[in-house]
Amino acid sequence: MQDEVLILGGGVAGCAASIALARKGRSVTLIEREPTSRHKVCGEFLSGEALEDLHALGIDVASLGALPSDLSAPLNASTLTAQVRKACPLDTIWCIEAVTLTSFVADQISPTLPHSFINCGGGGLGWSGGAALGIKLASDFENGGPGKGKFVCQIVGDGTYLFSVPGSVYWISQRYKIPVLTIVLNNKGWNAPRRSLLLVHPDGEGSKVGNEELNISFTPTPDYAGIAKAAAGGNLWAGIAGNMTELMDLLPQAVESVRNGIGAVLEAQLDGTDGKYAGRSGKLVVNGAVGIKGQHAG
Ligand SMILES: Cc1cc2nc3c(=O)[nH]c(=O)nc-3n(C[C@H](O)[C@H](O)[C@H](O)COP(=O)(O)OP(=O)(O)OC[C@H]3O[C@@H](n4cnc5c(N)ncnc54)[C@H](O)[C@@H]3O)c2cc1C
Ligand SMILES: Cc1ncc(C[n+]2csc(CCOP(=O)(O)OP(=O)(O)O)c2C)c(N)n1
Repeated sequence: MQDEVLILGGGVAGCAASIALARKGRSVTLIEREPTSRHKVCGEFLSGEALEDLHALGIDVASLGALPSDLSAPLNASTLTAQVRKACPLDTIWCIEAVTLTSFVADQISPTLPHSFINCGGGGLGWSGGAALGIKLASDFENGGPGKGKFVCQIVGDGTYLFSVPGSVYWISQRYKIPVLTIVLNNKGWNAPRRSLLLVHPDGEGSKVGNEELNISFTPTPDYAGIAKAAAGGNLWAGIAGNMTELMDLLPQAVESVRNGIGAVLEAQLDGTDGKYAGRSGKLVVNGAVGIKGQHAG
């Protein structure tokens, strides 16, 4: 009887205490008032101390960005990357050019294998398209020939994707049969200049105006995956996902396509579809009117 513990509340405190006590041999009953998980206001920040504590509890932090309780809610960089990491092989080589979203992407990838996370110290954007092909070529060469190397996944900002000259990248990818998976992070334009501006002049004129006035908005955004598919002469998997339901449908198809030797470009529409291209059979999405999305028909 002395070993029995009753804990009320299955939040982080209740769950952590339950795990710790159960490990010490106590018989723990945890009672939570709510029947299911639910959305809760949160800054989505995990401190270094919290990471250590979670690790000590045996929790795989990289999978924490897993599934939101509302699968129709807009994607964010963390929930997206957690799913991409899960869908790709464990020994995937990651080619990351995610600009202001890099820390979210890096947190969720949490690479453990040497030489599996490739970034660039320089400031010139647009290298990751050609680099992803080069990495795939090199890995194939190291592992015995075409198709024998590791899976390569490029995660790239939408502005940076355009800098990478996708017309050339996916033409070459198809011409020389170098399949890679590309995830385009569509946050509707350039976020970095706003960050820089706010660092220098947090209360300046620019801090008071929207992205259109700063000329860093891409609305209406281009059809990123369609550009790649056209360059590859149609021989490329192309899709657009704006929420978890769409992502869970499309991501396995994209990964399978790359495994079968056909490159794939998946545009992830972050933080909602407002102002973002909605698919060949749909219409442009402007001012919140949601069109048809999904995989490209042709
Ligand atoms: C706006 C906001 C943003 C935040 N952002 C961050 C962040 O970015 N990073 C971070 O690390 N922390 C953040 N926090 C703090 C973090 O959410 C809390 O520190 C943490 O949730 C506290 O955990 P807890 O288990 O003590 O309480 P809770 O998470 O509140 O859990 C208590 C649980 O007890 C249940 N319960 C209550 N009464 C009963 C009952 N009678 N019977 C059974 N069950 C019951 C409730 O349903 C609930 O599930 C934020 C908090 C707020 C308010
Ligand atoms: C070739 C090149 N042109 C311009 C810049 C300046 N620049 C730095 S970040 C950035 C925006 C990148 O946009 P995006 O890839 O969408 O990432 P986000 O800022 O939205 O995270 C620009 C234009 C640069 N670094 N390199």
